[in-house]
Amino acid sequence: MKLVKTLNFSTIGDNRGSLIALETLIDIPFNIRRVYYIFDTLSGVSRGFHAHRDLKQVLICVKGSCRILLDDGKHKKNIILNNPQTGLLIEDLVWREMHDFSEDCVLLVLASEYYDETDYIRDYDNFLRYL
Ligand code: T46
Repeated sequence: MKLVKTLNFSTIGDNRGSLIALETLIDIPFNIRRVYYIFDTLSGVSRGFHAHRDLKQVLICVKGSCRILLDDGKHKKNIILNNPQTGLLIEDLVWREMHDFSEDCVLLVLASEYYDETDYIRDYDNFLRYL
């Protein structure tokens, strides 16, 4: 799936623990305009179920785990995020769903644009038509 890529971040560790630093256009391949995080997700809840017309994002599970289902209209792929050293780059026009959140999951998202509801395609048939 060419619109999806896994990024591996370097950990700066010492005898106190770990630290990861992410810099625009160095570690993250776009200008970061927005950061949000999803946490306290209730058991059994799934999120997402949309694509974006023009947004790039990197998803990082900084604590716990969740499963991301990605669909480019031709292929579907499941990716488990459970490591703060791993970022999942999702480019535009990829349908995404988030499932199987662990109780302690904190999903951090770095986004290339400010929030814009008109960028969302929230209906799967519309997504396929748009492709
Ligand atoms: C995505 C996945 C991974 C805002 O007001 N500002 C924001 O920046 C965001 C992200 C959301 N909202 C509002 C819009 C909705 O009323 O927060 C509410 C929940 O958003 P949504 O249902 O879109 O959340 P998710 O978890 O289904 O999807 C989110 C992002 O919206 C989406 O871009 O790719 O996480």
